[in-house]
Parts: sequence; C-alpha cells; structure tokens
Amino acid sequence: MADNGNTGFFSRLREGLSKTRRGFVKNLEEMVVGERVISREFYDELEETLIAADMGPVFAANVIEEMKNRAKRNELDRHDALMNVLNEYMLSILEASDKPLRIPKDDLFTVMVVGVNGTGKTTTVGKIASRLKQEGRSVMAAAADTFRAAAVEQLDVWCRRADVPLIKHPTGGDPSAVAYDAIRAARSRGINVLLVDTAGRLHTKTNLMDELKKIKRIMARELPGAPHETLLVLDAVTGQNALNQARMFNNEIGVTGLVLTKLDGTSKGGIIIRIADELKLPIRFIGIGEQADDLRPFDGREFVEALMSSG
Ligand SMILES: Nc1nc2c(ncn2[C@@H]2O[C@H](COP(=O)(O)OP(=O)(O)OP(=O)(O)O)[C@@H](O)[C@H]2O)c(=O)[nH]1
Ligand SMILES: [Mg+2]
Repeated sequence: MADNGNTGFFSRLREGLSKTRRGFVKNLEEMVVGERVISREFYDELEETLIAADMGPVFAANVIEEMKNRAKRNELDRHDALMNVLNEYMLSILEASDKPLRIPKDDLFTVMVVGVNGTGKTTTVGKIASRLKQEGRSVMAAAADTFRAAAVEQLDVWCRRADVPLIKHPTGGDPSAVAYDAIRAARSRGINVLLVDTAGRLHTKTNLMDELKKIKRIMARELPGAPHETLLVLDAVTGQNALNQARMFNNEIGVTGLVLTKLDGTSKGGIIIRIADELKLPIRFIGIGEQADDLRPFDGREFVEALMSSG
C-alpha cells in the first residue's frame, strides 16, 4: 500500500478519534497542570476519567496502581511521565490484540460475519471482499441474511463493484441453505475466500443465536473446519453495549475475531481498550467510514498514536 494511503488512513483515524481524545486527554492535562504532589483526589478523578472514557474499571485500576508505584519510586513527578504510563498500558493491551487475520492461499477459507443489527456487517463483508480482491485473491460472498430484500441488494452492490460473485436466495429463505450452497459453489469454483453475511435479526421468533449456531453447524458439516473465522462486528458508537454483545456472542457461538466499526466521530473509542483488555479476542479490522478503503487491519500502535496525538 502506498504511503499516501497509510497517511490518509492515520489522519482520518486521528480525526475520527478526536472526540474520544477530547473526552479524556484534555481532562487529564487540566488535572496535572502544576501538580507535583499527586493526591488521592487526583487518582480518584483520573479513575473516573478513564472509566468515563469507556476504558473500563480493570484498566483504570491497573493504570493507577502502576502510577502509584512509580510515584513511590519518585519516577512520576511530571505530566509526560504520567501520560507515558497511560500510553504504555494502552499499547501493551492493544498490541496483544493486534493479530491480523491470516488467510492461507491454497484452500477454501470461510469467514462467517455476525453481529446485532446495524453494526456494519454487510458493509464489512463488502469492504473485506474488495480488499481481498484487490490483493489478487479469489473471493465469493454469501447473503445468509435473508431477513429483507434490501440487505441482499446492499451486498449485491458491493459485490458487483468489487467483481465478486454473490450467492443469494429469495428473501425469507433459510440462511443455512444459503451458506450450504455457497460452500458448494466456492469449492466447485476453486474460490479462496468465502465471506458469509448474516442477519442481525430474524423474521421468525427463532432465536438469532440458534439460527447462527445452525449456520455454523451446516458449514462445518459441509466443510470440516468451517467457519474458519467467526468475525463479530461491533459498533464503537454503542460503547458498553459492544462489550456486552461481544461477551454474549462469544459465549453462545464462539468468536475468533472482532471488527470495530464507526470509529469515525465517536466519543466512545476507548471501548476498544476495554474490549481488548477484558475479552482478549483478536481485533482483526477497524472501520472509520462507509467507503471500501475505510476498513483496515487493526494496528495497536497506530491506534494509540492516533488516539493520543494532539490535533
Ligand atoms: N461512519 C461509519 N459508518 C459505517 C461504518 N461501517 C458501517 N457503517 C454504516 O452503518 C450502517 C449499517 O451498516 P450495515 O453494514 O448495513 O450493518 P449491518 O450490521 O449489516 O445491519 P443489518 O443487516 O441490518 O443487521 C450503514 O449505513 C453503513 O454505511 C463505519 O466504519 N463508519
Ligand atoms: Mg446487513
């Protein structure tokens, strides 16, 4: 990828995170101005600030403990030393979650994309399809969201633009039948990557989790090891709800990777730290807009830099 693209993405990410940054960095800066002796009130206020920034109580407690330790050793008498502790902590947590999706080239690799309605599943399937296609992979998509015609149409637009074949059934059909057909079609055409889009809600009273479990089961029966990746799409704007969704999906169907979308313009970008810290699931991609190149593999260091750099 050209440098331009990376710089563009970084500055857009930084811009996108500016509300999150304003929510806590400014607060921190005001708190530490002129402060040499760090008081108990200071730590309490800091803890509140980090929790208010959605980073979670565990993270806040750990950061503060480390600050207190350093203060005891007289290593923490300046503002930048304090910010360094915060930076280091964020970095260690986000780098541990920074595990890009590795897709072998020789076999059919299947990705099932799940999440509650509106988080950005279909858009993410479209973006990943066009990214992989640009990298020279053979890609196919499956519209296993049969909830509404518009959902299939939406994916169809992405697929036509990316020149990726789409397997679809009429609205209201059985989503697992779509997944089944797609695996067969992908195999017979020697496709490398199959991306399966699923619904965030259903027509029937059938539980969404039961439906997703069924799709998984059918995929595994048709192709041992499938789905190779169960990718959960979370909307950063929803903050704590995203964390709860991740817990629920992981308990119910098992999640192997996360995508965090809508990091453009949210004040709740700190949730990524809490999700990484408490769930320890790989973060595969982040989304910062609606266009194809607004999705990138997650890079923990880049994220911390974008979050903490002023501008
Ligand atoms: N700003 C912004 N918008 C996004 C991003 N990702 C997706 N969207 C938008 O969010 C809306 C919902 O996206 P979809 O991809 O339809 O979400 P979905 O999870 O498939 O929704 P359902 O199929 O209804 O469950 C669309 O308007 C997308 O363009 C992102 O990273 N940033
Ligand atoms: Mg959708």
